[in-house]
Amino acid sequence: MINKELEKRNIPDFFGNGEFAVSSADEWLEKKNGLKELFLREEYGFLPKKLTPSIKTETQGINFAGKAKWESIYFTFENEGKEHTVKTELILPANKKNIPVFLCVNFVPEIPNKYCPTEEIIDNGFGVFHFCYTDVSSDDTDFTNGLSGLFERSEENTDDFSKISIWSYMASACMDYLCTREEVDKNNVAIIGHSRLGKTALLTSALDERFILTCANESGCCGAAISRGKTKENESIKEITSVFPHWFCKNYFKYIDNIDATPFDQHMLLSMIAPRYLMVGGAIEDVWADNEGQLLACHMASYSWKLFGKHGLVAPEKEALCVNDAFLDGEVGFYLREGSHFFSRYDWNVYMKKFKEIIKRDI
Ligand code: GTR
Repeated sequence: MINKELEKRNIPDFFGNGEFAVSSADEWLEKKNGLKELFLREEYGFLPKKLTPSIKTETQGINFAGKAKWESIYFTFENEGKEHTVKTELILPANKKNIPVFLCVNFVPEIPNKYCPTEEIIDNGFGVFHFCYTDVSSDDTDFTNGLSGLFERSEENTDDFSKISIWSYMASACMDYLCTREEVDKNNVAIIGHSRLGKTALLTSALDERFILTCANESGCCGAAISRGKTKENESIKEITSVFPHWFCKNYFKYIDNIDATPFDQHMLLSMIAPRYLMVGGAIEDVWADNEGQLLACHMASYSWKLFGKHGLVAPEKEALCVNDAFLDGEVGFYLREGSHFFSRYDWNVYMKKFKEIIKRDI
């Protein structure tokens, strides 16, 4: 199946030829900054300058049947006389140290919620740090609100930040904060997101190497799926940019009718996560997200894991991708569950199991 997809999609050998040709881990590390820049300039837009937020903590006490310590953490960012505050929630298993944490970029502010089973996460020994993406900036073409509104952004500039890059900016600020908390195991922080927030998780981890594990749930088009060679049932670059133009910088629009001209494909975004861990989740009915394209990207991205002497994706060559396929043994994992587009308990359980394997100690 992987070989068939490779033939069908006709993706240039970017790692074999041209600017990003690499044949050793050292070369890879040398060229990686250039690759980051390429994605920011051509697809998501450059993140604004880094601000140091002031932090205010409000304790919500011991909660979740006495098992967890819950705090609301307020991040206030200031720039040129303007300020914006983002409320986040930190829930850590009570009386524990060295806690591995999921940073969950989510669709709603309250916890628990249908996408974030807080109590189950705590019961599995993890902490969860949670924020709602629209508290950072609205999910539309208005760049004057929230964190976006603190920065100059011009319609003339073709590589100014997008909404995906501003959500990602907040995720890295959360990581800065987690590094200040003594209960947190800083070497074991995962970033997790679903759909557009899976795209955000991937970009964040490609740029910010402090995340040991990245979980991109059904991130699809402009996330973990290859952009070239999609079927009519898969979301195309043309469709995504017409409904969600604010997710991308202006430069990206020049490729909508000529995807073959893109000087990269999405596997190269994934490749920047090497040699850390990456999990890509799909659902059989979520054809829109292009499951074959997601698996292919995992396979092609594995080139960079191999440069580090790792495996990347470990998957057999099969006739077709089937429901319940799960290739979870390598540093890059892919699975296809039953059902439709959703961030389900099933998905969380797969990610938590992998995280436990990575940590290699009892939590
Ligand atoms: C869809 C969008 C997808 C995906 C999804 C989501 O409408 O076309 O790319 O991101 O939204 O975020 O729920």
